[in-house]
Amino acid sequence: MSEEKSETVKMIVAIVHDHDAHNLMEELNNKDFKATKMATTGGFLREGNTTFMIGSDEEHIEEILEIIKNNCKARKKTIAPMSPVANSMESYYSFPMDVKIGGATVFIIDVEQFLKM
Ligand code: 2BA
Repeated sequence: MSEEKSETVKMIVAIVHDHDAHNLMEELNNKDFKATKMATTGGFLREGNTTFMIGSDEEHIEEILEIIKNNCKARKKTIAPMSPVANSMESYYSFPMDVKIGGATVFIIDVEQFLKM
């Protein structure tokens, strides 16, 4: 990824399940893609997930998306009812609920400038 061609640089932000993070990072490294991973927390489940920042030339975006797709499996999670006492009224629900998580939630962002100093 060159600094001169910064108008074609993209940033992929991918939120994935913790269990998929290791394999995804291995595969990105194997293919020489640079990535940073962060421990994050989902706003709805309030559970840990992992967020990847992957800077790349536009021409490699499809390949990276394929790697993410192949390494991040969608899962179903049943969440227990929440008490209105322990939680705010907005997030109160009185019955177990099935929630589908991921494979991955992905944002692709145009990068204005890419510098290494
Ligand atoms: P959470 O916010 O913990 O959400 C986990 C899963 O719960 C979501 O899976 C979705 O299926 C469900 N969910 C979220 N909000 C809900 C609601 N208000 N009612 C019913 N079900 C709800 P995913 O959509 O695969 O999202 C996985 C994680 O990706 C999220 O964890 C959050 O950390 C992130 N995420 C998803 N959409 C996002 C967005 N628009 N902006 C930023 N982060 C996002």
